[in-house]
Amino acid sequence: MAVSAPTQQLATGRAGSPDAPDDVLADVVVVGAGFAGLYALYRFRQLGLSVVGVEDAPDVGGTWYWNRYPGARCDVPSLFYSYSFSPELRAEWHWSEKYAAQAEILDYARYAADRFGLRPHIRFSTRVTDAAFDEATDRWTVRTDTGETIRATYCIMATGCLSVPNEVALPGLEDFAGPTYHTARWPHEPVYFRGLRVGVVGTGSSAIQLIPVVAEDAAQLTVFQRTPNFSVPARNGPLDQADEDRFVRTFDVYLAGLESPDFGRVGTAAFDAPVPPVDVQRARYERLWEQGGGAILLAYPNLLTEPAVNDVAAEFVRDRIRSIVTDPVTAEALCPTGYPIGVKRICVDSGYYATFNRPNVALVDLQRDPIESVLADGVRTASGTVGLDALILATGFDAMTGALARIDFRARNGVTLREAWAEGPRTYLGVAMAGFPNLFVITGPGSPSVIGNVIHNGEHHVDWIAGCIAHGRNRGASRIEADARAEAAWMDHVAEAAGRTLFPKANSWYLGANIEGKPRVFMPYVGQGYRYQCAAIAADGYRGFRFD
Ligand code: N01
Repeated sequence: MAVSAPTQQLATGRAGSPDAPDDVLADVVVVGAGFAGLYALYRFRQLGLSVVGVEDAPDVGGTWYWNRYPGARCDVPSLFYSYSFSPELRAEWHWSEKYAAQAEILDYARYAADRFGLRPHIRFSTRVTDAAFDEATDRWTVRTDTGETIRATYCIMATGCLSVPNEVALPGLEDFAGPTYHTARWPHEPVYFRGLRVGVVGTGSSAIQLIPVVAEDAAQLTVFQRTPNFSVPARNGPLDQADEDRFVRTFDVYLAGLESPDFGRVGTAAFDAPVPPVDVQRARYERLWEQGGGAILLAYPNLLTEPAVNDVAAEFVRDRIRSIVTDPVTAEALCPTGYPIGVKRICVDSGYYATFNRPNVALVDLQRDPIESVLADGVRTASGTVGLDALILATGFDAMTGALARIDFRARNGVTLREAWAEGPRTYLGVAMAGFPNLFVITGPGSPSVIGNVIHNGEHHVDWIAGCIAHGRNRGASRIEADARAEAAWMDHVAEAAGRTLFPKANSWYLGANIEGKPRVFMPYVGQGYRYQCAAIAADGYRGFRFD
C-alpha cells in the first residue's frame, strides 16, 4: 500500500487518480480534536502516516470547549483525568485543584496540542457531513461543511461519547422571551444571572454542578427535576506537590492493573463476593462520603451486581440527603428511588443538596407537577406558574451514538451507519463495524468508554487501532474490516456482561433511555479484562478482522 507523505507535505490531487485537484489526500482522517482525537493525531503521525484532523469547534478540547457552564468541572480527580502516554507532559503539567474546573482542563488540552505540534494538522470550525467508502481505491471520501473533500485510507472517529446536546422539545419553548441556555453549548461571553429569576431543567451531573453556583447570583432559582440523581460530595480542594508525589508513586501500578484479566469495575469475581453486614457497609460508606468523590461505588466488588449491597449504599446516600436538606418534603423529592445507585452515572457535587436550604432556591418535582408549557415569562406546571427571566436546559446528550449517527456514513454496500444501527449500535470491541472497512471509533459503544477513565480508555483505543493498522500495512492490506460473526459474538458478550449487573435497571443515557425513540441497548462494556481481551485478540493476529 502506498504511504503518502506527512500532512504538511500533502499533495492535493494525484496524477491518474479520480481525485479532484482540490481534494485533500491523507492516510488517516481523524474526526474530533478532544483528548482522544489529539492523541490519535499524535500517535498516527508517529507511525509515519499523513493525518488530517477535522474539528467542529474553532479550538481543541472537545466537550471541554463547549461545556463551559458555571461550575463545570471534572468529576474524576484531575491527576487521573490526564494523558498517561507522555511522562514528560505528566511532569510538566500541575493541576491546581483535585477536581479541575473546565477552563483549566481546556488549557491542558491546548497545552498538549501545542506541545506536540498538533494544531497545524487540524481543520477547525469544520464539520464532517458525510463519508463514503470507495471500493475502487479502498479509501474514505469524507466531505465537510466547508466544501472540502478529504480522501483517506482510514477514518478515525474521535467524536466523543457526550458531544451532541439533547435538545428537548418542551412545549412552548420557542415562546420564551428571555435567554435560553443549554449546558453543553454555553456562550463564550460571560453570562450574568444577578437579580434574575432563573429556571434549570434537569438534575444530572451538569445541573448538579451548575445549580450551587447559579444559586449564589440568581434572585430566585427554580429547579425542575424529572428524576432525582444520586450525588456524592467532591470535597474539592487545592492540590500540592505532596499530592502529586503520592500520585506518581502509584500511577504505574494503576496503569499495569488496567491490563490485568481481572480489571473491571463489575468483574465476574463480584458474583462470589460476600454481602457484608449492614453496619459494616454503612461505616465504610460513611468514611468514603467524608473522603469525597465517586469512590463510594468501589466500596465493594458486588455493589453494582448485588441488590443486597446496592440497597444499603443507596439508602445511606438517601439518609445523607435527608440530613442535609432541612425541608422534609424537598429532601424526600431529592431522594432517588426506584433504581440502584451507580447505574446512572453518579454525580459528584460541591454543595448541591445544601443549596436547597437557601431561601432563593425551589424544587419543582415534575413527577408530581409536570411542565404543561413554557410561557413568554415563565413555566406553567400542573400546579401553577413559575415566573422566569432566564432558562437553563441541563438536559444532557444524545450519548455514545449521537455524533456518529449524524454523519452520513455509507458502507461498502451503500448501507448507512444509521441504518445499520437502527436497532442499536453494533461494533466489534467498540472500535470497528462489519461492513464499514477502515472505519474505527474511539471509545465507541461496546467498549468500556465512559465507564472508568475516558481519557485513558481513549488512549488505549488509539494505541490498539494504531497496532491494527500497522499490522494491516505490514501484510500489505489496504482494507481492514471487522468480521460480522466476530461483531455478533462481541455484541452478545456486551449484552450478557451488562445483564449480569444492575446497570440495565435504570433509565440512563448508557441505555439510550434519555432520547425519545432511541433503541434501548446498554452501550458501554461492563465486563472484565477488556484490555486483556484486546491484547489477546491482537496477539492472535487481530482475530475477528479481515485484512484484504
Ligand atoms: O446529562 P444527564 P448531564 N424534561 O443526561 C433531564 C457527563 N458529565 O449533562 O433523568 C425534564 O445526566 C433528565 O431527567 P431524566 C457525565 O458522565 C461529566 O447532566 O431523564 N427533564 C436529567 O435529569 C454525565 O452523566 C462531567 O428523567 C429532562 C437531565 O435532564 C453526563 O455527562 C460534568 C428532560 C439530564 O441529565 C451527562 O450529564 C457534566 C425533559 N424533557 C457532565 N429531558 C464531568 O465532570 C432530560 N431531562 C466530567
